[in-house]
Amino acid sequence: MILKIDRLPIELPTPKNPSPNDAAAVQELLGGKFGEMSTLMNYTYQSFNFRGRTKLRPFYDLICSIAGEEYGHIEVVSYTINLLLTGVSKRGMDPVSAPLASGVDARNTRHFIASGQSALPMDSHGDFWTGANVFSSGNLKLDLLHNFFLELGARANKMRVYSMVEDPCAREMLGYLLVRGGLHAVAYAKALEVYTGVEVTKLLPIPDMSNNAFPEAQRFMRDGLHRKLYTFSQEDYMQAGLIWNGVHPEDGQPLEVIQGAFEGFRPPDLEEEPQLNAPGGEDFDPQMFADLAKKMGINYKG
Ligand code: MN3
Repeated sequence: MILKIDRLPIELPTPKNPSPNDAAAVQELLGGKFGEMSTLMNYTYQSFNFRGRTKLRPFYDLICSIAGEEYGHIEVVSYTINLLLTGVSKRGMDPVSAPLASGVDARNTRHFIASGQSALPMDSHGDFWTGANVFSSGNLKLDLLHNFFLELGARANKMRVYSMVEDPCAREMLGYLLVRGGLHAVAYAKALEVYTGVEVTKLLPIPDMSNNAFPEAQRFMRDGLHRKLYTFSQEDYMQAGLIWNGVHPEDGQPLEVIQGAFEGFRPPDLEEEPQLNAPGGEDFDPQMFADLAKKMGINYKG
């Protein structure tokens, strides 16, 4: 089962220059072959499908912990896209003045036609994410090798999107995900080392550039986020520590397993876009909820 927390792992700054084309590029990191939808669903299915887990429980716990974190990654990439798309068309209720005209020349017109200027599970070309991106062979060594490769492909894509998009909102997200994805690559490398004795961490970093090249990533590493594995569970998955221990291969700092999730930050309250009727309900009277909330002792600010 999954327990949800209404928080994002990082605080996203409001974009300096909201841009639908920046948002379209960032979509690759959500719904591309190597995007967060893929990491989330690969590890989720591999965990459901894991056979013989009594003996191999530490590997199961590691995959489950990382799968839990990936949910927050699809959230943080989606919010980045949503913030980059906020305010990029003309606000108002008059369709005659063509308030969405700017969407015609945007690289992804679906952001304006099929969504409320918001994220969709698709890549940077507007192709929808597919379950064909999930690899769950049932062979642990093969699945771990795949996951190692998937994290490194994801890392390469993030580095290139960083080089394309300069907005601080996107770069904050990228710095964070380079560090966390980097940790996941090391985790799968270590899992392969424990399982096979082959020193897989010696291959890192792939692509051969340190996260230190990215100022936003440096900040998260100073907080130790490159060496702390979170279980994303109140009680379970602590056997991941039988794999995630020792020191980080890049800087020699101690590896830690932390029970639970990040404290995190409230997600941004996305502004309304009336020209898209998103969310609509202009005549909805919040007083109805306010009265009921008072009676029931529920916190509501309508
Ligand atoms: Mn991820």
